[in-house]
Amino acid sequence: MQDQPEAPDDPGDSEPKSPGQPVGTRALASALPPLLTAPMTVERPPRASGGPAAALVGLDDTLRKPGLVRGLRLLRALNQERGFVCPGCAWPTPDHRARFELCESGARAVADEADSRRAGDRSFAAYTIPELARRSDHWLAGQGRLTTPMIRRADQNGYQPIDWDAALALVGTALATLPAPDRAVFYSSARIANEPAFCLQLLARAIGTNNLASSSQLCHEASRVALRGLLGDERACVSLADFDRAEAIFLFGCNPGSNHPRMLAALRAAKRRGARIVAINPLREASLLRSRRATDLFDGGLEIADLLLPVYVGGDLATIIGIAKVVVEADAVDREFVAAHTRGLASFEAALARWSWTDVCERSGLDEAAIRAAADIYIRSNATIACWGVGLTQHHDGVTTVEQLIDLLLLRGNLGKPGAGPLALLGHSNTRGCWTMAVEPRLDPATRERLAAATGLSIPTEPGLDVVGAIAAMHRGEVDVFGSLGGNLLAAGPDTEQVAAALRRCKLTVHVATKLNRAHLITGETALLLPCLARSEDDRGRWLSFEDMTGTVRASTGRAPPARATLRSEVEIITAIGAITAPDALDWAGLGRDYDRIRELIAAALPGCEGFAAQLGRARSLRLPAPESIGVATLVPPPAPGPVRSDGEFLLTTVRSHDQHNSTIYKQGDRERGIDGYRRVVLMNLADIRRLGIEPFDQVDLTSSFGDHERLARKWVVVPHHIPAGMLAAYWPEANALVPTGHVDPRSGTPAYKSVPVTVRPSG
Ligand SMILES: Nc1nc2c(c(=O)[nH]1)N[C@H]1C(S)=C(S)[C@@H](COP(=O)(O)OP(=O)(O)OC[C@H]3O[C@@H](n4cnc5c(=O)[nH]c(N)nc54)[C@H](O)[C@@H]3O)O[C@H]1N2
Ligand SMILES: Nc1nc2c(c(=O)[nH]1)N[C@H]1C(S)=C(S)[C@@H](COP(=O)(O)OP(=O)(O)OC[C@H]3O[C@@H](n4cnc5c(=O)[nH]c(N)nc54)[C@H](O)[C@@H]3O)O[C@H]1N2
Ligand SMILES: [Mo]
Repeated sequence: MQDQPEAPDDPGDSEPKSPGQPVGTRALASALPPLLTAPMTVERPPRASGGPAAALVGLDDTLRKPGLVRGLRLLRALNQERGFVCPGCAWPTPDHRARFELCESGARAVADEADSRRAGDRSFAAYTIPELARRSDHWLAGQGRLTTPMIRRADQNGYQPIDWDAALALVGTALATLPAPDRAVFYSSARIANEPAFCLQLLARAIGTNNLASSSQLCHEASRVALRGLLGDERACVSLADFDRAEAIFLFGCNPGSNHPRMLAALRAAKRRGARIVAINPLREASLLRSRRATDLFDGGLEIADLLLPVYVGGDLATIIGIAKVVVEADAVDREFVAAHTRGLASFEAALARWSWTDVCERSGLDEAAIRAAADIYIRSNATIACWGVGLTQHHDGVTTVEQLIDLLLLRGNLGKPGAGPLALLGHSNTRGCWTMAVEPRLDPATRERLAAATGLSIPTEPGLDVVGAIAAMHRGEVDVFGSLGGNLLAAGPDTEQVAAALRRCKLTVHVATKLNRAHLITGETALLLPCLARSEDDRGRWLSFEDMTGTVRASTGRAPPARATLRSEVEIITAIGAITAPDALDWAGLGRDYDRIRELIAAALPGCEGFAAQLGRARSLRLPAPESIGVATLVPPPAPGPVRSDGEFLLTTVRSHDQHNSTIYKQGDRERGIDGYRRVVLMNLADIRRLGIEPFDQVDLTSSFGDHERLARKWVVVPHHIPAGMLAAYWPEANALVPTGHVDPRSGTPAYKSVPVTVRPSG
């Protein structure tokens, strides 16, 4: 195993072509001989998001990957009633949907999975695993769809083909012969459909473990904990129709132009009706300023945010508390609602009073007038929606921050009425579905009992491991088998080096995947790579289902011919393993053959899911029951003000570029932030660049310290950007080498990816 290289913190072609050379702006680059400069350009970020460029890029990817004719046929089936659900994000589809809705992000995600290239046995035969690991993420995905089961045996350094039966027997037997059930860990990406998600947790529980790590724990677990704690149910949220009624919409920590582009249609419509929009974001994102439709050829687009608050990274808690202060001071609390539906106003107000305006301003990075302006919009609105992305949740106080935002909504009665309420902008297209399907390490007792009664499984009461817990346990050598259904834990998890070491300590690592990624190249003693059907592909007429961020489940039928006839579905793979591991536990073969049987079991086993049995198939959609009445929520008092950042320390936030889908890098660069050709950049305020005595486009080294461990990542190109002084932004996965695994929100287990304290030094 020594032959495997360390997981690089700067994979492959994101390295400057001539490391150490200064990287210039377009002007500078053109003045120098081409060989001396990396092919990077930086321009003023666009003044509006979207427009014809978005449509062209979507079409270009379609042309290059599946081919235009096949690609366009797929795009026509996207989010249509008899078609398949978009893999891009979890934004809801309107009931009266357009025949064709062009979304750049959706088109690129579909093009990527419908790639006509194939990573067949020959691609693997040509490279050892260390050679593959030296390639960039972009190159790995560019090998195309995985089509053959592959194995890396303990004494080999390459992947070789293995037949399906032998591969499945190897996993099934390894799971059946574990010394203890908790020595297996399952990770899944919340992109997988309900049916495989449900089967995966059945497999874990049939073995006798709750070790169900999920990408949702890296994403919106804080939203879930806060919504459940305060409102009793994470399903309490607005629906698409509420966007037609809202008078004000607050957008915290999200970048809809890149990550939820279809949301911009709802925001534009609300804006045209006269709704006011407030965006809270350290970066001046193009899509928060203006949005253009693909057909807006000569039009500058529609203004989105009436007010943009350039908050400090991690400064949202103080901002929300500042707005709440104004609501209370102005006597704008909805007394009737608060008396009927909340408890604890007196202790809430007492804790709020402990925050002075100096406390608020120092921690939010905003001046009092800016916060008062946001509060004024909030107070004037009779119906407000608050949306938030992972800019709000991926902090050490993620749950506390979301709680304060829900409190703020409750103070003015913004719950349970049209046009008002909370909305967590869930990212992966089935994040909510994975929650509903009980893919979680900690089941509430009622769900556990019902699941056990319906399936006959005896489910352990001990909570299992979440992502961060699983990485630590693997690192300690306490895990033998790591199974991953989709996803890329190596790139997505915090502290890349530690995840790599953790994976290497397993006896067997198994990935069920559509495309090659870096997690497949850092292996346990033995490693299996099992290719599967993608959701856009025909699964012999069978259909799957996905739940959007507002709680509507939709049926999804793949249309394209499979990348290879012998490919198996995720459900078939999991149930075949179940049949070997725990043959008597369930009728695995029946579940694997007939997905209606899975849905009948879901209906019987999971609270609120009764409609899965018949209604979903009949109507192709199902609205899961949200709480019927708003009940009585206990307001959570704001915490005491925390410490302020120390001098000389920067706070780094890690974000997506416009040209990536999580760990899949479509292109080097970030069109919506004006950067082309390069990703290893750190966005910095010009005043900080001057203060450090460096020049724009110089290279710097970043160091993060946590506990007694220092993490160093070298050579980041400094790009001046609209970001508050003292704050930095960089792209992940490159920056994950700097995110300490211990730096998590203890209440949700979410890594604090978006507030990593770092120091900056010019690269030597
Ligand atoms: N095209 C595309 N679509 C995607 C994805 C993708 O990678 N590509 N990923 C999907 C997934 S899984 C998810 S979870 C979503 C993610 O969608 P988003 O939630 O939009 O994710 P990010 O790009 O990580 O960051 C969002 C925003 O948070 C801001 N931000 C950073 N730190 C802070 C902070 O401390 N406070 C505030 N207020 N803002 C902050 C950043 O500037 C950025 O604008 O998108 C989904 N959709
Ligand atoms: N620093 C930092 N790190 C982050 C974040 C951040 O904002 N900052 N965001 C976090 C968030 S919000 C998330 S959700 C996670 C994402 O974490 P993951 O979900 O683990 O990562 P993805 O990159 O979405 O996984 C992509 C891989 O999934 C496989 N795949 C794609 N489609 C399918 C399919 O249909 N079936 C199967 N079986 N496999 C498929 C392909 O092999 C592809 O390479 O990352 C987290 N990591
Ligand atoms: Mo996510």
